[in-house]
Amino acid sequence: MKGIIYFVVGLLFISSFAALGVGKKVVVNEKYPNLLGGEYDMVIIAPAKFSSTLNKLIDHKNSVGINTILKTTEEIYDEYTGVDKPEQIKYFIKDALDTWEIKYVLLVGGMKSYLYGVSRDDINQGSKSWYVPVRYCNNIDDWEPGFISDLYFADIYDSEMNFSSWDSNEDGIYAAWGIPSVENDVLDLYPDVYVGRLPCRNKIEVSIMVKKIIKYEMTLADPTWFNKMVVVGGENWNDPGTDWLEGELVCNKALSYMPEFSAVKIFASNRDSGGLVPTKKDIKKTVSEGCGFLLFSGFGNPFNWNTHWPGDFETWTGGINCYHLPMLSNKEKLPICIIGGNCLSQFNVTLLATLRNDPFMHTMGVPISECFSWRLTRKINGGSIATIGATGASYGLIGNMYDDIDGDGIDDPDCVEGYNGYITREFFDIYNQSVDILGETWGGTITKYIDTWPDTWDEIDSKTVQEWVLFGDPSLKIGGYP
Ligand SMILES: [Ca+2]
Ligand SMILES: [Ca+2]
Ligand SMILES: [Ca+2]
Ligand SMILES: [Ca+2]
Repeated sequence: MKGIIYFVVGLLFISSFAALGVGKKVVVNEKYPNLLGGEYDMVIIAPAKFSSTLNKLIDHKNSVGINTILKTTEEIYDEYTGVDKPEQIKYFIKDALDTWEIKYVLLVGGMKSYLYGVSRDDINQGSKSWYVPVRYCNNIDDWEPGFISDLYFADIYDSEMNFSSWDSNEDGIYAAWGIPSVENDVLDLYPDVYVGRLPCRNKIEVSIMVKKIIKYEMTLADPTWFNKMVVVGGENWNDPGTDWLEGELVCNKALSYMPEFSAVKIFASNRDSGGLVPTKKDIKKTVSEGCGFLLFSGFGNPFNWNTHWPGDFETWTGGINCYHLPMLSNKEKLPICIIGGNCLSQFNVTLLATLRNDPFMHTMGVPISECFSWRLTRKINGGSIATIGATGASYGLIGNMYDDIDGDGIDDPDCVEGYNGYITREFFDIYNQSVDILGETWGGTITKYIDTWPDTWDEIDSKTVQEWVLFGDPSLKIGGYP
């Protein structure tokens, strides 16, 4: 049984155990065995103003056999009804799944402005200031009163093949969990389509991403850089007796699934040996040389990824932040980045809101116009081709209270076996099973996570999968086409 001792940026919460039966398991490929027989494979959802910029991407996708169609948000609002705009979008996706048997959904649009805007119109949605709206989950704790979930747009059906509305009790509060006097919603969560988002704020960003994706896929990656996996980790929590370096353990577990890749470890524990350590200088230098995969496991906020030196919980190694990203010079050698830590993919930030230190912007007053993960992804001349991380706080187990709780036959440290550490490492487990279309790796990881704890499911498990967002093309062929 999994216990619930988890940490958020150094704060300890102890929660009572809660369980949710997730019902019959529905796996995408079992449910839709004839996907290739459909008329379209992918639908792109974007505002009309991005249409012309997306044409090249659509042509390219069709040329590599991913039949792709664009549907504008304006058309969807005209043609589909729903409680709010996110639900209208979701009903369109359901229709596209039913009619065309689509497999992938690419949302192109974030907030409209870098400078200001309403990130959350009401408890359930962000729409007014957004090119493509977002659903907020009302899975709350002391740290934050909800967070964005694009998994909402992927979980179309529940196990009974009913529309998975995420407001199962129809009380008008979506994905509720942990609100006093409010009944929790029962969610299926299993993805039925693979959803990625490019939270672009203007046509320039759309154009950057279209060029990056086309160039990446049209060139089979050179193994001299692609077959490198760069991992970055260090000390997270004080666990007297075990004294593990949790971030490094998660990285090592992920590497164990990637035998074909050469490991480059940027570890806090390398300090004494003079090896690479999680500082701006070493991260910049290493990533600039290019790698196929880049994994961070540690702490974060929308501005900054960071970790501690071994046994020293007062000082940070420095890590890397948004302001450093222009210095990355890896050009076309673009990794898939998986980033473990709080709020690094919290894509509702604006310059004004962070400058004012508005509630739940989480940057402690550091002004930024976009979150770390998106800044990394949409960077010109380098950065990543796609980034997967959390839109809200992420959680981990510490010490070794439990045996092999994830049931893989190995009693690893608990930090590797639960919550963010587990979902982070499992991406590589799924990729290693020849799942090399990015959205399928993302969706397969979420499915595996849900399958692993049917009997001890809790609100943190729910949050861990809900908040894990893919910034990138879900139909992306990892490593490019031959
Ligand atoms: Ca509800
Ligand atoms: Ca589902
Ligand atoms: Ca530790
Ligand atoms: Ca295990």
